[in-house]
Amino acid sequence: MRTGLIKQSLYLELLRSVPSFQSLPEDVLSKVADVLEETHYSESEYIIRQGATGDTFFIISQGQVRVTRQKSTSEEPEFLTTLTRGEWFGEQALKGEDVRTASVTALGRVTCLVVDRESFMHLTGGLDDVNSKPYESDDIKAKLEAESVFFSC
Ligand code: PCG
Repeated sequence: MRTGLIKQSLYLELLRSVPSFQSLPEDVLSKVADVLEETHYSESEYIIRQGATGDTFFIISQGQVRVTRQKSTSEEPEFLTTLTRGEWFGEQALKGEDVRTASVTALGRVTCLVVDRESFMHLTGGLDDVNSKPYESDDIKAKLEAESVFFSC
């Protein structure tokens, strides 16, 4: 179903305000604003679980999220960062093997705009900063460890 016009224009406004998307033509942003889904989370709720499969990309519309990563089941999750309105996450699983490389939880009430794989490709196909975002704490070995830890549970 198409997004209502008022919501579509609010979504478009948010997409336009995201620094990474500022070079994108209006028609691309408008098409994405038309198909994305709004989702709501409460305090401490998981938005993404490390090791799960996923094929969606999230843009924060309201609130803040916390990103953590567990190197092994015996270790405590390591705090990586917090992200806020206008920031995005979830691109790693869309670039690789669909496996989430970190957990993301809501800090208070959070609203996200969720973009599916096809729209993500449309939106970010030509954006270097989304496609090659480096995370210093990550390497391929850590990713494989994370996968084996979570799949063996
Ligand atoms: P994804 O799909 O692996 O799901 C978890 C998301 O957390 C990840 O994509 C990134 O978008 C986001 N994230 C933010 N900071 C970091 C970080 O330092 N490392 C990792 N792995 N993910 C991060």
